[in-house]
Amino acid sequence: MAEEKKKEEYNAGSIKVLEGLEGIRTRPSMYIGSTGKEGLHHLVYEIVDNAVDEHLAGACTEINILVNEDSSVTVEDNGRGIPVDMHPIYKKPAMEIIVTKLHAGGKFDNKAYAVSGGLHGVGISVVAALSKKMIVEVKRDGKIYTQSYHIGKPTNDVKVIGKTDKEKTGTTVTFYPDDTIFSTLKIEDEILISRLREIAFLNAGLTINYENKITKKKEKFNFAGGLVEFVKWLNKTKTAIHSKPIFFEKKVASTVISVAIQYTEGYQDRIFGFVNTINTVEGGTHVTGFKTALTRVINDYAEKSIKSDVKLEGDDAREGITAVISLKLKEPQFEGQTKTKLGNSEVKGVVDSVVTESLAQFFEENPSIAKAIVNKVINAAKARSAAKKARDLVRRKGALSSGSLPGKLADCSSKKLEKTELFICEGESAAGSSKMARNKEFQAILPLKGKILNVEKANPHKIFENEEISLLTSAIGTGLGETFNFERLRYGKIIMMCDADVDGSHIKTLLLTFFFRFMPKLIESRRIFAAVPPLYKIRKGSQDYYVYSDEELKKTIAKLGGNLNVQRFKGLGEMNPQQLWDTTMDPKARMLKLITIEDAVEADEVFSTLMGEAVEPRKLFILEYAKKANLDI
Ligand code: 0RA
Repeated sequence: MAEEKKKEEYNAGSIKVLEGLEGIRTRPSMYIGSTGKEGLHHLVYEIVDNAVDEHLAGACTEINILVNEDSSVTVEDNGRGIPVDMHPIYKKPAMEIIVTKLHAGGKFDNKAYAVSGGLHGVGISVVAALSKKMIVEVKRDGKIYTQSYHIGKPTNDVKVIGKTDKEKTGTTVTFYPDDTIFSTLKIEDEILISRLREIAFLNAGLTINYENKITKKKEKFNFAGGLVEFVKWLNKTKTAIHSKPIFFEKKVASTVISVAIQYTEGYQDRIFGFVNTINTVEGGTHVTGFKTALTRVINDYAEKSIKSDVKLEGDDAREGITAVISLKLKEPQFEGQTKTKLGNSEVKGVVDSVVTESLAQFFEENPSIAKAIVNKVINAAKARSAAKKARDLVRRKGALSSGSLPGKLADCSSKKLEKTELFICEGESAAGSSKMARNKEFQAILPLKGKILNVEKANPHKIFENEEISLLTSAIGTGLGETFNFERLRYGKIIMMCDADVDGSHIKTLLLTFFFRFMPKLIESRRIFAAVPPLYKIRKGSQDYYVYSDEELKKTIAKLGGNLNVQRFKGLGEMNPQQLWDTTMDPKARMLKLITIEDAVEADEVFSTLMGEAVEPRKLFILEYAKKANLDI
C-alpha cells in the first residue's frame, strides 16, 4: 500500500519528454487558437490553469494576476511550486524540462495530478515558446529558485536566489509575449476578468486577485458558495422563481459532478457546462446526460406529485433555466471545432444517473420549490402546444387557400371582403335551411355541431385540439392567438346565427369568449355580429308579419286587430328557407346586433366572471351585455 502510494507521487523521473518547442513557434494557433487578441489572453489562461490544477490538487488557495507597466504579465500562486529536482536521465532540474519541452510534466501520466485543466495540457512550455522573455521563480523546500528563458530556451541555469519559510511554496511566472508572433500585446481587462471570475465561481474558496498597473483596474474574487453563487450571479438581472438554487455534488469513481440550477421567470434556457474549469461551449456528453435526467425527473414529479397528464418535453423542462454543470474528470476528451465539446461517452450515463437521483431527492426535500418549477414547466408545455396548434392552423389555411376549405363550409363565390358574410349556424337543420336560403354569391354558411368548447375553462392545448374551433378558425382564415393575421380575414362580416332561446344565447356567449380571447381584433374592427331571428310570425289573411320580441308582439297584435294566426318559432330550424331569408338573412330586411367591446380589459374580467362557475354574475352579464349591444339594421 505504502509502496503503491509512493509510486504515484511526483518525482522528476515521472516526467515524460515528448518533443521540443520548435513546433509551437511554427504553428502557434494549433496551441493557443490564434495569434491575435484571443491567443494573447490564452497565454495568461495557460499559466492560470496550471495554478488552478494546484488548487484542484488541494495545494493552492490564492492566485494573483498582475499586468505590469511594461506590458508583461505575472501569475503568482501558492501551490507546491514547479519541481526543481534533478532528472535522472536528462541531468537537468525538472523545472527546466517542464518549461522547455512540450508535454513534459507529471500531469501526463495522470498520477501526480488528479485532474488537469489546461485545454491542451501543454501549458507553461507553450507560453515560454511564445514569449521573448519569461522568468520563473519557485518557492520550494525552503528555497527560492529561478530560471529565465528566451523564446522557450533557458538563458541561465536554474539557480537558488534566496531562502524562504519551508512552509511557503508556490510558483511565480512573468512573461513578455513575443511581438513577432502576436498582432497585439494589449491585455484587455474585461476579457481576463470575466474568465477569472468564472474560474473563481468554479473553484469555491479559491481567491483570485487581478490588477492591471497600466489601466489601474483591480478585482478580487472569492466565492465560498461556488456554483450556487455562479447561477445567482448569472440570474442577477432576472427574476428567479425560487431564491435558493438547487445544488448537488457527487463523486463517482474519480469523477466529481457538481450542478447548480435556478429557474427564472424568463423563457431562455442557459445551461453552462464546464470540464476541469474549461467552458465546453459546444456541449457534449455531460450536458446531454444532464438534459435527459432533468426532463425525466420533472416528468416524474409532474405525474406523481401534481397528477398532471400534460406531456412535458425537454424544451419545456428547460424554459427559464439557468444551470451550471461542472465536472472534474481525469481524462477528458475534447472534440469539436474549437475543442470545447466533451466526447467521453461514459460520462453521459454517469451524469444522467447522478442528476436523476440527486434532483429527485432535492424535489422530495423541497416540495415548494419543486412545485414552482414543475408548474412553470407545465405552463411552458401548454403554451408550446397552443403555439404549435396555432401554427398548424395557419399552415392548414395555407393549404386551404389553394382550394380545399373545410368540407362543412358552404363558401360564397365572391372574394370581395367587404361584401361577404360568414353565417355561423347553430345546428345542422338550421344550417340546411340557411344553405338553401342564402345568396350564394356573398353568403357563406358554417354549421356548428352544438356547443363549442368553453375556452375560459379549457386548457389552451384542448382549445386548439377542438374540432369546432379548428373549423371556425380555418373558415375565418386569420389564424388565432399569437399567429392572428388580419390580412387573411376571408369575410367582411361574421354573423353568429343562433336560436332565440337559452341554449342559443349560451352558444353565442361561448363564441364571443372565443373571439374575445383569440381574435379580439375582429371585435375591435366591428366584424362580429349576432343575427336576430324573429320570435313570432303573425298571419293576417295572406299577409305575414314577423316580430322579434314579446313587447313587439303585443304592439303588433293591437295594431292588426282580430283574426290573427300567431306562430312562435322555437328555433331557426322551424323556419323554411324563404322565411329564414326574409327575416334573418336578407340584408335589406334583417336585423343584426353588432358586437362591441368598449373596454377590453374590463371585458376580460367580465368574460372570466361569465364563464366561471358562479351563475348569478353570468346572468347579470348577459343582461348587461344585451343592453350594451348596438342595433344595426
Ligand atoms: C509539474 C509538476 C507539478 C507541478 C507543476 C508542474 C506546476 C506548474 C505550474 C505552473 C504555474 N504554477 C505551477 N505550479 C505547479 C507537480 C508538483 C508536485 O507534485 O510537487
